[in-house]
Amino acid sequence: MKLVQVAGYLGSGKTTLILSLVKELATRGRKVAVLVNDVGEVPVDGQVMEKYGLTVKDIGGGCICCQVAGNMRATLNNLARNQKPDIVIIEPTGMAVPSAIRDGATIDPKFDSLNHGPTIVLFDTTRAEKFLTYETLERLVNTQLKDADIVALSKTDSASPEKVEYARSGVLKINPKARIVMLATKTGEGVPELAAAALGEGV
Ligand SMILES: Nc1nc2c(ncn2[C@@H]2O[C@H](COP(=O)(O)OP(=O)(O)OP(=O)(O)O)[C@@H](O)[C@H]2O)c(=O)[nH]1
Ligand SMILES: [Mg+2]
Repeated sequence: MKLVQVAGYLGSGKTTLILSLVKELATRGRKVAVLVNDVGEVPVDGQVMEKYGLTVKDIGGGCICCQVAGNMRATLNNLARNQKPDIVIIEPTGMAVPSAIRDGATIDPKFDSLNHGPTIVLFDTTRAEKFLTYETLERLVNTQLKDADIVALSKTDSASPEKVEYARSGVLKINPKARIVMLATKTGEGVPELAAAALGEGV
């Protein structure tokens, strides 16, 4: 079972992206489960999940979008034992530190082995200045960015090219090793690239 984390600050576009990724991965024949440990502005759409992901009733507790809250290992074990998805996408809360989630994600080897896919961190370009200059926010956002394998510069459809470039150079100063992907989930830009990355296909 492969674990892909989609992290990023509150409201950065995680759930919106995950729903698109689920569709994209399902059309490529993958069985996907989604774990969210926060209830955000955009709810995880049960119909989308039913059509493209695991059926809602498959998951104990009644929903594919398992509320993780301190229970991630039990949920992962449960998935590994029962539904056996190919990929589990996890959306931590916007305040989470991605490396802590990654380190905490384990499954009992008697069920399966856990293969760590990329940690994707969203950086909201429409709020780039806030994130790069407000001290209290900066610290959390910096930590998140440093933990990223891929930084997706999100909502590029709503930010000027200058702002996107400002975000890109700011992010690279914090994490020079991150792969940068331009993302506008609303128009679809960047989604196939992130789906390929989730599958471990080099681009
Ligand atoms: N312009 C634009 N807005 C977007 C895009 N993706 C998401 N949004 C908007 O950003 C807001 C937050 O999106 P969510 O997907 O809920 O973000 P989130 O990171 O899951 O939020 P939390 O779970 O609350 O941390 C919503 O109003 C979305 O419609 C995008 O590609 N472009
Ligand atoms: Mg969300």
